[in-house]
Amino acid sequence: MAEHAGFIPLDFQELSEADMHAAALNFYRQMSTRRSVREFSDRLIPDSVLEHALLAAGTAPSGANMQPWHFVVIRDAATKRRIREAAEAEERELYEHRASQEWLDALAPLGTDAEKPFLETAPALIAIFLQKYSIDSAGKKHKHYYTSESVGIATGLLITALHQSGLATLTHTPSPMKFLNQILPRPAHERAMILLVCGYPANGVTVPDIQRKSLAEIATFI
Ligand code: IYR
Repeated sequence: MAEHAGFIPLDFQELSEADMHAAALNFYRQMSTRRSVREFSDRLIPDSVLEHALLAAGTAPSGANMQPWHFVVIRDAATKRRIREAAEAEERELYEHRASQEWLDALAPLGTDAEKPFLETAPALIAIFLQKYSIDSAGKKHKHYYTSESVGIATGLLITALHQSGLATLTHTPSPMKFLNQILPRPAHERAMILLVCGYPANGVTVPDIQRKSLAEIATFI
């Protein structure tokens, strides 16, 4: 192996083929039960679960390892209320004016509308910000790379970590989300990408009866 200054050995544990099969199948089965939930219990969730899920999200690969993300965890009732009010104002615009008929038709099976009570009910909202660049203590800008890809991957890991910790999430994208820069203490150059709603599902919650595409539809082996 070529020696590179500043490199360390990879921490890699090879699995037996049987263990690989079992791990892949178990993980798929567990992820199959993940559903976006739109009604949440107000039960509090442990901070340490959120903290470890965020640490897992922070392991995502990123362009030039710039880790171009920031997560704001909102548990405070007054801040959740302000976010709900601002999000619902944007959503009313969307549902009443901005969305095309094609878009509204695509949303119909999900039963969504401009009312977002879960933004207040759920015990935690995680606002996920993308940093196109960072600014160091001397005021110098450092460009970040592949930021959308990187933040998307980190968000996937976060959703996965929360799901396998026994919590439900909703990937909510009120649009535009500029209001989050006003409500939350983040610099203007950071762009809010996703508001991840997080908590226990409400008792007896139902979800739309929709199906996932088959392997043949989503993958091609050549
Ligand atoms: N942001 C709106 C609309 C919406 C859009 C898509 I694409 C969805 O998959 C679901 C909802 C809302 O949250 O209602």
